[in-house]
Amino acid sequence: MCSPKIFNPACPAEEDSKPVLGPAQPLHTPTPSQTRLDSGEVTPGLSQMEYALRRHKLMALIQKEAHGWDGLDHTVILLSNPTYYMTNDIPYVFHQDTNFLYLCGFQEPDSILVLQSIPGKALPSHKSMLFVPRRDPCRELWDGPRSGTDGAIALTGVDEAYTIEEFRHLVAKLKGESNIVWYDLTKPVHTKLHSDYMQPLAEIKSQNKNHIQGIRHLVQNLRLIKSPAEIERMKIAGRVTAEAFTETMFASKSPVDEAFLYAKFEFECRARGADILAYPPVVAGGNRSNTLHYVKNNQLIKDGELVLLDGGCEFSCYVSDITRTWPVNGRFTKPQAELYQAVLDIQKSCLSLCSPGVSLENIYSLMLSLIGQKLKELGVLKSSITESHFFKAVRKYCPHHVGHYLGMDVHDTPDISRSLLLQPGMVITIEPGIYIPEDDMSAPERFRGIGVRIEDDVVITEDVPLILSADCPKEIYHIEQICGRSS
Ligand SMILES: [Mn+2]
Repeated sequence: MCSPKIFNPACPAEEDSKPVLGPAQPLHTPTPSQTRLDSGEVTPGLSQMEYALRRHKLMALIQKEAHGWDGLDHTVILLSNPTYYMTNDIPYVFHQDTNFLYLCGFQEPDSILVLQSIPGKALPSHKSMLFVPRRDPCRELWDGPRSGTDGAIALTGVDEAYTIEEFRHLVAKLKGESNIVWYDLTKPVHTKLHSDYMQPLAEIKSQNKNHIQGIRHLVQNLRLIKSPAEIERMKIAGRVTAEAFTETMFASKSPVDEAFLYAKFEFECRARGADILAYPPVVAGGNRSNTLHYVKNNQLIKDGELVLLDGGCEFSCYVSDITRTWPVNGRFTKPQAELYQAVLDIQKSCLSLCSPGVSLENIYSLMLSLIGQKLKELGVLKSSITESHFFKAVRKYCPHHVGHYLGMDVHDTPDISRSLLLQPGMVITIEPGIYIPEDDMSAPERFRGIGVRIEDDVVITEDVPLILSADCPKEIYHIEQICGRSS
């Protein structure tokens, strides 16, 4: 038997060995009843056609960018993620690089996607190729089935597939001056594939200035606008997460461990078919809610305290990102309710602005003004505060932005400016908060140690925005009803 790590010559890889356990990808899904692939699907709910259209659109963007480089060949190269290890030989759950995944849906590590212009044919015509780990019964015994080259074509619908070892032959052909390579030299996704193949190629091509071009910004431009099929996936992620929140609120009797609520939330997401949590959630009781990235989630939440839970799940490659704040004993105190209602009012005002033609920066400006106004009403800020001090003071009580783009990643398309005007098909979060640390002696004592954030996921449409997290309770009476419900 092979060890999980050491290459064993007694167990050589066989190129065209028969599948040991069947095709890889459909078996990766945790709850077959909910996430089984239908025919023609690459990932649940997304067809080969959808993926082919994305590749076509990318090549059309390249055609625009490549204006003036007539007669040259274009090759797009995207690396998959490697497997990361938590400790000796023991892998983390594999998670695919989202740009790679967006363009081919292939869920295996150590792979490369190549899109290449066809000599004599104008872009966006192209040939798509995957370079994938070869079938290897020895490795598959440990890691599970691989698709191999035939499986990769059958699953994803790319034109051709080769083993990863064959990639060097392609690299050799790309050294010539007639080839423009579209590849991200910064932040390589897979350090080994980068240093083995792409770094040496880049060194040769760097002598010829324009011959390596970044690709990430073009992929992000496509990912920014979600297709109807993507919106459907995100609706499911939002609904599942909203249900998980409701169950977690219901289960939070005081005193309660943050770890218990964390586990309950994850359980309720995954029991509904989520693949994984989208990020380590924040489950922060009492004053810990004022630590924005509190993820230890290991303290006891006392009777009378609020808990802030910022969590989301990934459901068939798309994520949710929701925050709710509620009293673990089921009853808001008066100061908690006042601060909570202030944030809720601000959040609703921000949601009403989520329309085409407005930017996240515009909504952020409104949020800061509204927070300042509410803080004056609550007596946290002096009504006499000068304009020059106003925004600085407001940012002290809400140090983060109003939201971000959402999609396959929780902070999706991070290089896209928040000043861009919203368009139908964009998905964003709206998440105002007010945080008053317990040691803030300038704030009224009754508010100290309270932090509140309310976050929803929003699809921009031509009409009123679609709130993906609408099922998640946020009115005070509704939260109290759920938390107070006897089991
Ligand atoms: Mn968020």
